[in-house]
Amino acid sequence: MLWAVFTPGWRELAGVALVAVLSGCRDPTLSKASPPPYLLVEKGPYQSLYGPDGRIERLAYDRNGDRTADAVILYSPDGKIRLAEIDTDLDKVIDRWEFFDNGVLVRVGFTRSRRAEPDYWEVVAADGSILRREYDDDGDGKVDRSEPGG
Ligand SMILES: [Ca+2]
Ligand SMILES: [Ca+2]
Repeated sequence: MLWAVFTPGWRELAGVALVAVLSGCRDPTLSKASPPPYLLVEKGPYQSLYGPDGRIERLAYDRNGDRTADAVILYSPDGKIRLAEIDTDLDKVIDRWEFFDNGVLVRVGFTRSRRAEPDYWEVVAADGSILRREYDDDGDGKVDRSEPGG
């Protein structure tokens, strides 16, 4: 949004501002025009990131205190959970992916090959029951076969 400052005769003002920056003087009008910052809040094992609009964007959780996130949760702009990536066995490799639709868990991905990407998914109902199981057998990230859950 800096360009808004330069709207009246911006060429002249830009020259002045550049000199001010080069000489180390901070023009207060420039800092006012800066977008609000991303805010990082740490609380115990949780670290959350809030966007310029004040909404939470990401939550990281360090379960065992080794400064490596064991779960990262991503939020939609409406504040609902979009995706959770979880290292369930604490080996620093993500092994569980939870996909949400409108804040509701719809699909859970697992890795059978211990790579950091899912190759098996369970499509789940609102009550937690498994509707369908999907398999990526050749490791290209695409479902090769599926079978009904139960
Ligand atoms: Ca950890
Ligand atoms: Ca893991």
